[in-house]
Amino acid sequence: MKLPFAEEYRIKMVEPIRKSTKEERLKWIKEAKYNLFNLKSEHVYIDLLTDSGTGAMSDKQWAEMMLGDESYAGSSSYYKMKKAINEITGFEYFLPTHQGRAAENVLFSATVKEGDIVPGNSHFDTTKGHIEIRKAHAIDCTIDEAFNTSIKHDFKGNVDLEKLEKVLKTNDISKIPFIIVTVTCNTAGGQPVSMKNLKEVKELADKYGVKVIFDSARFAENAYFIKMREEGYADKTIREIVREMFSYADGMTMSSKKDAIVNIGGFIATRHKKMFDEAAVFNILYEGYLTYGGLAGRDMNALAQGLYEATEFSYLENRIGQVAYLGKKLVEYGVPVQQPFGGHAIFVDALKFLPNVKREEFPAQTLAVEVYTEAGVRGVEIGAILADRDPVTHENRYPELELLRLALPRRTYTYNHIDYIAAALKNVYDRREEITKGLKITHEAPVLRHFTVELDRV
Ligand code: P70
Repeated sequence: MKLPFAEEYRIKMVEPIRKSTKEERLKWIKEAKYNLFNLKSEHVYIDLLTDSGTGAMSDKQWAEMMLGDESYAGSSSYYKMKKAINEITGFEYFLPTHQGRAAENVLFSATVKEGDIVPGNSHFDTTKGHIEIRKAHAIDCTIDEAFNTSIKHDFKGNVDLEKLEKVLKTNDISKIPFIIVTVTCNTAGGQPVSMKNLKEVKELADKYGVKVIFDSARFAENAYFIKMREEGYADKTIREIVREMFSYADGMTMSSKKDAIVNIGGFIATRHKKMFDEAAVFNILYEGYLTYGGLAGRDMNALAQGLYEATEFSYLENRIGQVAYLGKKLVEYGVPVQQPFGGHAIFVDALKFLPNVKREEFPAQTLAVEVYTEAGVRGVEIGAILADRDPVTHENRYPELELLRLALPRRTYTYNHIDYIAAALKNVYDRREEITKGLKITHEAPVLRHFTVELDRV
């Protein structure tokens, strides 16, 4: 008999989580104003809100925590992180930051000005927020296939080179500080970008003299997909693939809460001394001195170790395999999900799932509330609430997709948990016809409204 797949780790420490009753959940979600961010985590049984900062660190990472050097300047932890980043990405210069959006804030403070244009594949919402708050524009040049959940395409995160060239050709090039490519592309559903596409983006950027930045939160997951799907990469190691990916970038922003498997942390890295020097000024202003940037020495140690672990094939095989297992179960149950499955999450197509809920009544948020009340499983809306209002017209923006994202924390839940999640979705799916009314907004913030929005049932 062929031995089945099994994890290359065992569990040394457990954290209790508690189930609740449907009556309790109905009360809690109402008190939370139908915003799942407002729920107390103890009222959630399985938390799929995000894979960010929620992973389980390894024994080696915890050991590294004990070895952290808490010196204000020049700590060994800083040099450990510098070495890991250099070995894995090839970038010489780096700045630690407290998380991904802090890296965006620092780098964009140095590079993005009012009226600028930042093209890329679908920008993550904090990235877009940091562009738009500077009165600059984020232009989405993702391939059209990304927005049709029924089309199969191996690299739905790819940049459409024609769309990109049009932006480069028709705008004043001095107004384009860089192109940003998000690997994997979270907003397109955790979809990877092919090596070929990364290379072509770089060639196009070079032709126009524009820099390329990777938003690299899930760079290792992207490398795994390249290895598994792209011709010529099957025999390369993840580290070799990662090195080649970053060879097509001038710099990167990183939320280390994802593919460095830490609870907090981020960084900027670049091959250009000038970019480093300009960003360094803002790092000191916003984050902290250059050798800690808002992190404790112990955080930097765990982060460095996490970068090595996340770029091991067996880790990624397990990680992405678990996400795919959930996806396959849902497909088996007839639940409409984005395919191919993303690296960090399964995205449920809420427009297909709840056809009776109007777009103005936020189908994906409505579905998130239903799944929570059904089973205590917390996902997150990736739809019109997240898309926010147009900064100029202040009209609601309706993205092409209304998705419920079920993001799996790294090394955290078991296959039994996955079966439970899938059953929860199936139960809601079986009574989908009865769900005809959605939600309305009663309060919202001027930017990044999804975190604090308040809603009520229609
Ligand atoms: C997520 C979190 C963060 C992120 C990202 C990419 C591609 C930058 C950042 C910012 C955010 C989130 C969303 C919903 C619920 C909870 C949290 N993504 N670039 O889960 O990094 O958070 O470290 O500032 O995905 O996708 P940071």
